[in-house]
Amino acid sequence: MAGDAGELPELDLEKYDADECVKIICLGDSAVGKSKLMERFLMDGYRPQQLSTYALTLYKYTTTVNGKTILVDFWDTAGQERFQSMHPSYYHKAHACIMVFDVQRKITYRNMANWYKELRDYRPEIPCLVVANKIDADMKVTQRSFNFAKKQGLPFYFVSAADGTNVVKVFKDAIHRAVNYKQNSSDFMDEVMRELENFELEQREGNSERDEEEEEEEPKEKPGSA
Ligand SMILES: Nc1nc2c(ncn2[C@@H]2O[C@H](COP(=O)(O)OP(=O)(O)O)[C@@H](O)[C@H]2O)c(=O)[nH]1
Ligand SMILES: [Mg+2]
Repeated sequence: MAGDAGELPELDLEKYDADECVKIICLGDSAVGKSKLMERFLMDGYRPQQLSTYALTLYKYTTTVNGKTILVDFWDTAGQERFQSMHPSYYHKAHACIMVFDVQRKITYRNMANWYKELRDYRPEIPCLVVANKIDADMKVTQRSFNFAKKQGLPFYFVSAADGTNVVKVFKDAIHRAVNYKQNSSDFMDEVMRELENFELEQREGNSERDEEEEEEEPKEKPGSA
């Protein structure tokens, strides 16, 4: 526990230097190749960080998008997907999602609908990319149509973590979409609004406590008087 906490200040320092930080998560059944894909993309530059408290691995990656330094936190599960559901903190403040299935196992494709539903419960708006992995095992699958992505209006990729087909493309697209989402989403305003609401609530509670002590005051403005 104490060890995990000790790692965090270093992460924060890096964030301080970046123009923008985005969080990208990976979803899908066990053994579809999520970890392999991340490792394939990050190959030499990655430093996996096992955060046992959160049961996940964090891969940090720095890149440039439109001249800005972008720090990417790739989140990978540490096996929690076996329970067909992830902890809410996994989704918290994610800016994009890469959803993976295994072209060799139909069930992993069928389960995409469940993963997608859970994703949308927590993150209704973030970009989501659908990835059909392991095409090296049988290239013929690329002739087949997998309609889930099209139905949901999501970008779709045939990839192979084993031979590297399309891996860089998927991750680059995910980063661009994540940065775009972060810069254009209403997340920030939502946060400001929530802060304001809390502030007003506290003020009101403070006032009503005082009202109990003092004589009741005339309301300053009657509703609809403006
Ligand atoms: N043939 C093939 N096997 C793969 C590919 N990607 C992953 N695997 C294998 O699938 C298994 C599960 O991969 P892993 O990345 O641990 O899956 P995760 O549970 O989704 O993280 C491992 O044995 C990998 O070697 C791929 O593109 N092609
Ligand atoms: Mg894994």
